[in-house]
Amino acid sequence: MFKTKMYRLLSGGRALFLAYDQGLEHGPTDFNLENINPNYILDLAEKGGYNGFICHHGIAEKYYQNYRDRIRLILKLNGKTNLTHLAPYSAQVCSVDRAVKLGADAVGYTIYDGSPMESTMFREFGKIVEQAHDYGIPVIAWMYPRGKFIKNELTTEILAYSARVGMELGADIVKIKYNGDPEGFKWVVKSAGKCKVVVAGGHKEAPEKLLQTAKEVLDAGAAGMAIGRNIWQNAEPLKLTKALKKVVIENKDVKEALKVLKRK
Ligand code: FBP
Repeated sequence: MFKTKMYRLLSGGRALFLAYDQGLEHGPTDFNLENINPNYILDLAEKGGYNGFICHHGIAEKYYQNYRDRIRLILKLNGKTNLTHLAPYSAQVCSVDRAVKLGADAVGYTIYDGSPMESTMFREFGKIVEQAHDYGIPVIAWMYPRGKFIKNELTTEILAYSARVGMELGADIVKIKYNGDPEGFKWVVKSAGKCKVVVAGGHKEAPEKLLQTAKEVLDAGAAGMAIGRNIWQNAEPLKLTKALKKVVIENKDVKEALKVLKRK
């Protein structure tokens, strides 16, 4: 069962996941009148052929159920707002049992490694890994080094450390940020060992830059991207998805992908 779920999440070892947990993490400020509606994003996930749709349990319960047989769900089990400025800690808000009932194919959890609260997150994550693996479902760790002890969360060494921590704590996939260092990123991916690496999108940027990032991280050995704002804040999200899939899934170069964007 575990192998089947992992296999389904990664088409031929590659994956493009659509992230939609930002309403909780950042607030509606990320949205416009279209993409504030979860149905708009779920339609996009279906039409775009994403390997999985990421959300919290409220959206899974109220919106995802109508798409259950057509889209794979990655349920985020913890979350926090950006309203507090305490030591970074994202509390568990949903159980693995509940995720399975809601139809999850995988579960996700953010770890702020380096935070004064990291031991609490490690403890919660450990239990989640045990329960999810008992159910035969993969676990994705958002590895975001953060807090007063982290001077720069984007050095290659810190990213490699985070990837390694995720693997050693039992994650099957780690989701990390990219720092624009293609050579260094090979070391980051190596540090994750058998654990797959996917890269977050971040703030909206020019599509050409996004495709270039995708190419660099995949060439460094990453399995794909788990991306949100760059897609659903774009005026033509399906076209951009198609272009991104050229690089991520079909292993084409950026030039080839750009042709898709230029088509009328
Ligand atoms: P984006 O592609 O929109 O950056 O989404 C990726 C993601 O990891 C989300 O899953 C999450 O909500 C967000 O980034 C958290 O980013 P940060 O903590 O840096 O604000």
